[in-house]
Amino acid sequence: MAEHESLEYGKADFVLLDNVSMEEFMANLKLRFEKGRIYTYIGEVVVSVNPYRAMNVYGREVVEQYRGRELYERPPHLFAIADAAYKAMKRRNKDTCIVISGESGAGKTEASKYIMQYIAAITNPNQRAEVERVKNMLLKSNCVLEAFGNAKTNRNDNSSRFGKYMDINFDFKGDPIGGHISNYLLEKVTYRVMVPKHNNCVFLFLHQLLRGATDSLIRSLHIQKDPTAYNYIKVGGQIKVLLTSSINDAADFKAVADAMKVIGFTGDEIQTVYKILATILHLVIAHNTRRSFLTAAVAIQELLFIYFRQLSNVLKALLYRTVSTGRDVIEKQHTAQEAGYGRDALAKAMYERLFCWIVGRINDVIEVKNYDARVHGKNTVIGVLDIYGFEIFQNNSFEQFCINYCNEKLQQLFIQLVLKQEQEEYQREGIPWKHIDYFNNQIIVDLVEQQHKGIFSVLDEACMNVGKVTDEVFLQGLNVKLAKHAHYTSRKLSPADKSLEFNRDFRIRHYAGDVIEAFTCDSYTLFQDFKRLLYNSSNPVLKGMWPEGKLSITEVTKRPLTAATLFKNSMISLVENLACKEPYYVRCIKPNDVKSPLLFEQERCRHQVEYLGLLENVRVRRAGFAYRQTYPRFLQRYKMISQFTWPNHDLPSDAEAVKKLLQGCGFDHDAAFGKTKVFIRTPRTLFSLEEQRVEMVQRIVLFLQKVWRGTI
Ligand code: AOV
Ligand code: MG
Repeated sequence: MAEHESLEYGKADFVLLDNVSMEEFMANLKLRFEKGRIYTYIGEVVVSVNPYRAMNVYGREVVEQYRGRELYERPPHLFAIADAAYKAMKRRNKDTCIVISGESGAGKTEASKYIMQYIAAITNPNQRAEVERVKNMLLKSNCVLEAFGNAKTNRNDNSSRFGKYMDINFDFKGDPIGGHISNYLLEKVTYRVMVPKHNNCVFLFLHQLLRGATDSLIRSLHIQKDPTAYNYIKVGGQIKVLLTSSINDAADFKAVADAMKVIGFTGDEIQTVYKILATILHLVIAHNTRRSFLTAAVAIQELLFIYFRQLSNVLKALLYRTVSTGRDVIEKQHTAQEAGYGRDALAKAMYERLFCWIVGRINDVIEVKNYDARVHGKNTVIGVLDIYGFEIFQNNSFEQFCINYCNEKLQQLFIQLVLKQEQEEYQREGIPWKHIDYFNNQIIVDLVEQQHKGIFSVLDEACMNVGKVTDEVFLQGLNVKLAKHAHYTSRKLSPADKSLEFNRDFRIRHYAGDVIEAFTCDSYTLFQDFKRLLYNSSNPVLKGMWPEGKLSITEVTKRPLTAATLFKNSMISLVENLACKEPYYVRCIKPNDVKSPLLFEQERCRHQVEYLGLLENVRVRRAGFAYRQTYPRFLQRYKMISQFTWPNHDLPSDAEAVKKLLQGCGFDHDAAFGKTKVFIRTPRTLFSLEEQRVEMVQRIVLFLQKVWRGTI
């Protein structure tokens, strides 16, 4: 149990609850939130509740309090987890990772920043210039990624619309020498780049550009300074809401531009970034008319460094598509609807490639250089994963499906690793392993990703059926292949089920709860014509973003992998990567929907506790032993409660002394004695020890006071 934490703040570790029930869990969570204790452990997992107010617990002096201390010695904190991950890496030469999950607005990104800040603060005591440079790059990269990858949503003013995994590499001294960022599924829905729905906004940097760019830059981009000129900002009479965002766009624009310079983007590259964004804005305001497209084409041709003589190609790409019928290549004119669809797909794809290019460019700079493992020993890694948590809405689309699948994978990993870790520790300590009963979600992972039978496979197959009604093929495929699966049902399979309202609805029973899904298999593939057009740009950055444009129409035979398959593959490799590291977890909870520091919405929080699997987590942790500690540390804490150990023991070893101490209190039957650690099964025992300790400490203090005053 954490030191300096009195029970008036609730229990610092959920493992110590008297009973593992939802009621007790929630009561403790609420009490701690109300007392301003936003962090609580489950063993080595940190549960964090978003305080929605500035907490004075991240300063330099707090860093010092956590530096090099053991997890249980201080009140629960992100710093303790960061320190544990860092220590494990440094002492045992292990790669570690910190997985942060939770729903939108729960505080994941903030947590990841505090963790990075802590690591930056405790490393490089000798102020080596190269290490300082790397640290600065890592911190600056956040600012750029947030500008391009975050947007205001109605759930979070600064919502990350992509999953981020960042490796930080350390040298043998434990100082950061580089890093690598992977990004996952940048949200592609139209409204981030174009028309916002439900009060959601576009990516932050588009705002920042419009508000912060100098007049001459604005002119050179042929855009208008007035953001309301772009329809996405005036939609639905919401101008005010969108523009009075709390974010200071103009200042941020400068900060992002500066950060890009510091990271090492060249002036030309930064200009290209602006031009791509301006192109997107031009596309956004283009109506589906020939005239409007011509105006857009003129601007785009210049912005994208496409030769003037190819202006007609730009226009053609917007209005026609080239199709190969086997022998012939023909040009087919778009209908107005197709042209609109093509334009939107282009704007989205350009943004996505731009984002990936930025990530790649940052990676070039922060990548470990000049490190010779043969000379300096292995370089070790701490990975930080800031990724979207479960999303269960009224209407769930393909995106929620991917996000929820991602969480199933992470839960599976959690189960494997936590159980594996426990098992390994028992083995190391020579304690017999006891079977733990828990829900294994592998069955749901299979439902989604299994070859031939899984939802992804069925979706891919349906997308291959060009020309047929793919959505029906998709649903039919699911119904045939998954009819007997315990975690799948659909309207067709359970017609009496009222919650499945529409024909397209199907339901997946996730470990976190039921989700009704309905999505079409539009693969949103971009017309080849655009790819070829952009590949013909004379700007090397742009050209590099569209390598497939190299292929001529007759060469394009293989279908590109679908978005679903790409996502599945990226998840599998992410999980493989995490699986070979020692994991630490931060589970974030959002206390209310109104960003209030005072409100703890019981029902909302309970739901999150449920789908984060926290009770399961406590159970797994307690099924074995609730508490473990090395013999010397255990004695240090409890020796005053036993006559055999206070003030010092004369037994042959600390292990013997601990045994004697526990026998003396009648607790030895509740403990197991490993090679280096004592394990205590039930929390009640620990409480009792803790209570006795508090009592003894008070007595000792009183005694010493009396001695000091001379009354004894
Ligand atoms: P998210 O990353 O989990 O959501 P953020 O980390 O962006 O959520 O947090 C949302 C907001 O909550 C922040 O902008 C802060 O105002 C507040 N907040 C979070 N953590 C703290 C903290 N420790 N102290 C003070 N305020 C905090 V998303 O990226 O939307 O999934 O998509
Ligand atoms: Mg975030």
